[in-house]
Amino acid sequence: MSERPKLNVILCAPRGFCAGVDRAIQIVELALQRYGAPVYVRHEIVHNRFVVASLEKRGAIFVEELEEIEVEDRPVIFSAHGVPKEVKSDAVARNFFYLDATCPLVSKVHKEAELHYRRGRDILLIGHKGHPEVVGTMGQLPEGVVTLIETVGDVMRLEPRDENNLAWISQTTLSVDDTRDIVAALKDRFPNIVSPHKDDICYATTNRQEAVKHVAPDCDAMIIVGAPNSSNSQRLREVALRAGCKRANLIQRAAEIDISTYRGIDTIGITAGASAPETLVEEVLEAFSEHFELSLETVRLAEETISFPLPRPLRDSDVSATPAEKALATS
Ligand code: 0CJ
Ligand code: F3S
Repeated sequence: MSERPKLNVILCAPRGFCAGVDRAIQIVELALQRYGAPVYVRHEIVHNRFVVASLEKRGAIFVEELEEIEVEDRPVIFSAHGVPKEVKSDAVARNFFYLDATCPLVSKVHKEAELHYRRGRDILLIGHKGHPEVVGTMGQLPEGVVTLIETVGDVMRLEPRDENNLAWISQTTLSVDDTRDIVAALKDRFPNIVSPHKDDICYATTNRQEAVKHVAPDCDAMIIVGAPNSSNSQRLREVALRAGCKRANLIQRAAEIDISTYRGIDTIGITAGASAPETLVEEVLEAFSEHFELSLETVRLAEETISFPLPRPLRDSDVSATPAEKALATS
C-alpha cells in the first residue's frame, strides 16, 4: 500500500508552446536539415535554455550580435522576438543568408507601427524596456519616433507634441490586466488616440493568463515552468499571485523544486510559458509523483488550433531559392 501523501494537481490548459514558438523552433530544425550544421541563431530562438541546449547539440550556434559570426556562408536565423530593421540590413551588408523566425504576430505589430508612422502619428509602445521584442519593434522606425510606456505613471508624465495625433501599440506578451489599466489611462488623457482593433497581446499570452486566473484561487501553490527572461512566463507568475494563490514559483527544470516545501499542501496548479516544452512539465509531474500520490485534473479554458506558415525558403515546394540559398544548399 502506498504511503505517499495525496496531492491534487490542476494542469492549466492551454499551456506551453504557442504557434509562434513552434514555428521558430521548426525553422532552426529545418535549416539544420536543409543546410547542414552549423546554422547561426541571433539571440535565444525562444527564451528557454532547454530548447537552446537541444538545438546546440544538433549544430545551432547562438550569438547575441551578427558581428560575432566570423563566416559568411552559413544561414543566420533571427529569434521569435523580432529584430530591429538595421539588423536585417546589417545581415545583407555582411552577405548573410538569413531566415526570419519572428512570430507573425510580432511582425503584425511592426507593420502597425510603420502604418502609424506613414500617417504621421507619434507612437506609444506599451512594453518592457530592454526586452528584445521591444528593441525590435522600436527599431522598425527611426530613433525617437516611438516612445516606450511601461506604467500608468509614464502615461501621466507624457508630454506629446500633438495629443490629437497619437497611436498606441504593445508588446505581445504583456499582462492583460496591467495593459488594460495603461490603455484606460491613455484614453482618459488622450481621447483621440488611435488604438489597435483589440490590443496587440497575442492569443497565446491571453489564453495562458486566463487559464491561470481561473485555476489559481483553488490552488495552495502554483508552478510556472519557464525561464526568468521569458516575459510571458513571468506574467503568468504575477497573474497567479494576483488571482489569490499564495505561492507561485517560476522554475526552469524540476531539479529546482524543493519538494519538501510542498508537504501538507492539498492542491497545486501547474502551467508553462509559451517557450517551455511539455517535456519539462512531464519532468515536474514525475518529480512530484515520486513523493506524492497524484490526482491529476486538466482545466482547459480555450482550444488553440492556430498555426503559421514557414518562411518561403523552408516550404517544401519552394522553387524560388535565392542564389545565396542555393549556394548554401549545395555547399
Ligand atoms: O516575444 C515573443 C514573440 C514570444 C516568444 C515566446 O516566448 P519567450 O519566452 O521566448 O519570449 P517572451 O520573453 O517575449 O515571453
Ligand atoms: Fe507569437 Fe505570442 Fe507565441 S507573439 S511567439 S504567439 S507568445
